[in-house]
Amino acid sequence: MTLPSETNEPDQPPGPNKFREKLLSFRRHILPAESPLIVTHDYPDPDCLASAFGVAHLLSFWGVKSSIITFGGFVGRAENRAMIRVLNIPSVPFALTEIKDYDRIILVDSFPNKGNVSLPADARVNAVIDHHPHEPPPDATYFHDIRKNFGATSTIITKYLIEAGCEITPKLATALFYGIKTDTGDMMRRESVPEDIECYKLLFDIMDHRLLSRIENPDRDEEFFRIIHRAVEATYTYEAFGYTYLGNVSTPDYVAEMADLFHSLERLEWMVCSGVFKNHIFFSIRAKTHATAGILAEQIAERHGGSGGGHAKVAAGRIPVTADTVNSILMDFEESMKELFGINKMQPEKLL
Ligand SMILES: [Mn+2]
Repeated sequence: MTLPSETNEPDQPPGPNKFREKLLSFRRHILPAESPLIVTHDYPDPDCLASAFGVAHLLSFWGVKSSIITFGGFVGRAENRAMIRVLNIPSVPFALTEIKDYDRIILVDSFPNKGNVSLPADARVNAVIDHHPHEPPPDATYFHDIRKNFGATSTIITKYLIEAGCEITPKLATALFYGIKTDTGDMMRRESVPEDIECYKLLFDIMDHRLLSRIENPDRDEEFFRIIHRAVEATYTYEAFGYTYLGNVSTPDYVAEMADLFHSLERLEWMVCSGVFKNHIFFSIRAKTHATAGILAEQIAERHGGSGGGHAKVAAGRIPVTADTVNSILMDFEESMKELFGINKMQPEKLL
């Protein structure tokens, strides 16, 4: 079996013409359109928000001004809330949309039926633009541009905008730049291609740096500091592996955010963070040099009836629970995790 996150070679080297062909094909699949719906993954991150914002601009440039951006869940992370506010990215909660009211459905930074998109399984999708390692079925009739070696979907969208001759406004450039910046971990993560850097530089010259500063230094609520306190107390390390369970959280974004923060602990290669939000255990996996985070997230989630996946070094998943099953499933989840990471025989050390 080929492990998608471990292969870094593009299927075909995507040159400029490849973008031109893809853009024209995307246009053919979407136009004419009366009411397109642009769907991101649930609890959206900057890359999917910027990608959706970019697609809305592109459609508007093509004369379709009525597109709607939607996602399930909500935006939790303070930076992402600031991004939406400062850049005026409009969106409608998925729960308030009626799929039948839309004549085109476009997925960005996400893939149909992969567990983290609120789209019903039978929804007819017209286009998928993504960089997660998923393969469209051979008989897929929808447009797809999946570049799993790309650092960010925002890079693909930036290339489309340039290829289409659509103006990239300072606000849109700020969004796309921030999408690439966060998804590539400031270009620190292995999964980035020359196109990511090319777009990063290009957007840098157009964007509004003051707005980016407001996004990256947002006001935070008290809950954020309580979560850090709780995470510090709950963190265990097993040599180069770190784990923290946050308990119930007010937004699943905290799980990803604390995984990022605690992963910076100097001796750690791996960091896993988990927490319960509504009827799911959410978890995030981070790696510094290993490239199997996505595979492990998928394996752990599937063992417990959930869904998971992601990139080589950044991955996540969720497992359904009820009030009655949460404690036993959490224990089983932690056992699976220790087994898969080969730490089940080690003694944990408390951080505090
Ligand atoms: Mn992304």
